Amino acid sequence: MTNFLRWLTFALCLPFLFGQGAAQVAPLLANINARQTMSLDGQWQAIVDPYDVGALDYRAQPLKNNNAFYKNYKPQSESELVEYDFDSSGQLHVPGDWNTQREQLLFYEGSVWYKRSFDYTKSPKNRLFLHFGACNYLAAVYLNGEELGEHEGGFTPFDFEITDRVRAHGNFLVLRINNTRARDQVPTVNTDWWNYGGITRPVTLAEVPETFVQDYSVQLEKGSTRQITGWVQLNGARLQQNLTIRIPEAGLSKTFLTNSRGRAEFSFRADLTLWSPENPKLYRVEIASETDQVIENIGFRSIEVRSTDILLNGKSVFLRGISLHEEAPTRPGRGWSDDDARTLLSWAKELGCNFVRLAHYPHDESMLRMADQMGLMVWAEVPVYWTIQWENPQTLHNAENQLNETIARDHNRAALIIYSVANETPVSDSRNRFLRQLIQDAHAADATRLVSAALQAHEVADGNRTTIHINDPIASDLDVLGNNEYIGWYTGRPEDTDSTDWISEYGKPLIMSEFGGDALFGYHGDAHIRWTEEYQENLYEHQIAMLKRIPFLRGMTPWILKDFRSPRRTLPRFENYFNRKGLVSDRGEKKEAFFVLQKLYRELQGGQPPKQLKSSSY
Ligand code: GCB
Repeated sequence: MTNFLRWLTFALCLPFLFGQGAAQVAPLLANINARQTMSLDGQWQAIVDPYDVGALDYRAQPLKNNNAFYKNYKPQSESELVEYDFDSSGQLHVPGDWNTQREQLLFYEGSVWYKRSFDYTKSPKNRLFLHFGACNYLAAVYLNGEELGEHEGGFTPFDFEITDRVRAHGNFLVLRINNTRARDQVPTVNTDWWNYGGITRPVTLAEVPETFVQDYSVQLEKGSTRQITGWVQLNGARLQQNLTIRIPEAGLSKTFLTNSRGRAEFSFRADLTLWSPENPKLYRVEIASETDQVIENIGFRSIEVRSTDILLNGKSVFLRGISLHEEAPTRPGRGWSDDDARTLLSWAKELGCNFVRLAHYPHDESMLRMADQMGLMVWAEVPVYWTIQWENPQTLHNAENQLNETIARDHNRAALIIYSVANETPVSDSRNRFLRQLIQDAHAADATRLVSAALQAHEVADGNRTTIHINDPIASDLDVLGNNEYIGWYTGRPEDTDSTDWISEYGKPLIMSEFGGDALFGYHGDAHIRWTEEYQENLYEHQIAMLKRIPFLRGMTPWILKDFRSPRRTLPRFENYFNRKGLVSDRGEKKEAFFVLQKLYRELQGGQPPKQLKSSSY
């Protein structure tokens, strides 16, 4: 079956699976781990279903009988034909990608059914939500043989309310996850990272009072370091309530009344120690309504752009960054845990970073929380990558949805300073319209943060020198310019950077969001031999010399912290299905170029800016 057909069969099933009676994805519960929770992580039963026989009959019509896998039906007698059985079909760990749990699933793209049972006794007055950190890519969810709904998008969280569906004993939860790539999806069929399928992030039950604090924003007002502005949204029957926001350490306690829609908006002065990479101060913030209370550690900082400067807490800052994928640091597969986040971000710290680019999709919530604690500013990104279907309204809707889900999850993280709406997308009218809509959405959903995109500038050769002109029309809509370039790897030689100059007509700060080259750890030789650590080291040295000459450069996130799996990388000796542009190998070994970048970042950290860059930048 072609990918398209597989996708079609999934889509065909939806009206049946999610027709009348299906619950909708609920608005996201902010700060899920601060609620009364029960984890559903662990071993789940799993059926690999490449032909979707669990959903469709042999005429490709939706299954309505007991052979539909979500029914988890058991034969009632020895003569009854039932052609599936979760309990004897093996297990997969949740959270986790299936690709690295079973050797034969490494390249698998298709459907896998997951099932687990649980008991849950809920307090009669409370409500219960089922929360998924992320499932890649399509998820269809069923509880006790009934459909709950579906979710599209592999990297963002979603919730279902199951208050009226949960039983005290013998619940069974079934998911059909399908990671087949399709042209109209976000991302589309073509990416340079592994298409890890599965329930890749934690699954949690969260119990809340009948009327509960759904979401809130407690942040410094744009441009201010002393004024907290925000809102709280209640959900339930008693929408009008007294609401108190307390920050005990700052001696603050403010009470408001929510309106008839359960919303309160507020603004008050606060004398706070500001969050920064040098001092990642987090305050305990208590949000209490008459019926519910949520506690969260929140940092306060301002982030702005003035001319070509980026200002953190009113002071010019240079973003000493590194790009990273969310792959586990020391084992194969997708990362997701606090430990994974800590290890990856510790390497960034060791490099001397104050900034990370979480490429190319929203990373797990633990990554953002760890960045908050460790003092690393964050560029977050949605998988609008390369050439997607710019003219397809469904694709736009999907991208907007993924962007909004990212913002909904992370909008209280001090670390998060930039939303990036796209990576290396080719200029056209339809693409410009698409991206302008996303930029507008990001600003509308969160006015306090900056919006960027990783663009691709084009070179103009002029005698002995080359000038690269940043002239993407979308740049006029962005707060910060991002640019990817591969001089010395995909184009020319590393030495070509010596005669390359950069210009921009936008008067905005630039982050060089990618540059780099591949090196196989432990492979040594002359600096002109591809794949050697010396080639990569030399490339970094020349790149850095060029970057120092760009007057409007305010940050960089070289590509990339760690080698990562990619199906595009087939060369046996050096790649073996890994992109080797990491400064650290897939086993955690540091390559020579790591130390080149570390030297630069230490120099910048030590307040000794290289001559060519303005000293105010540090
Ligand atoms: C890029 C992409 C990134 C790739 C990288 C490469 O421009 O943004 O996703 O992995 O180049 O290594 O080619």
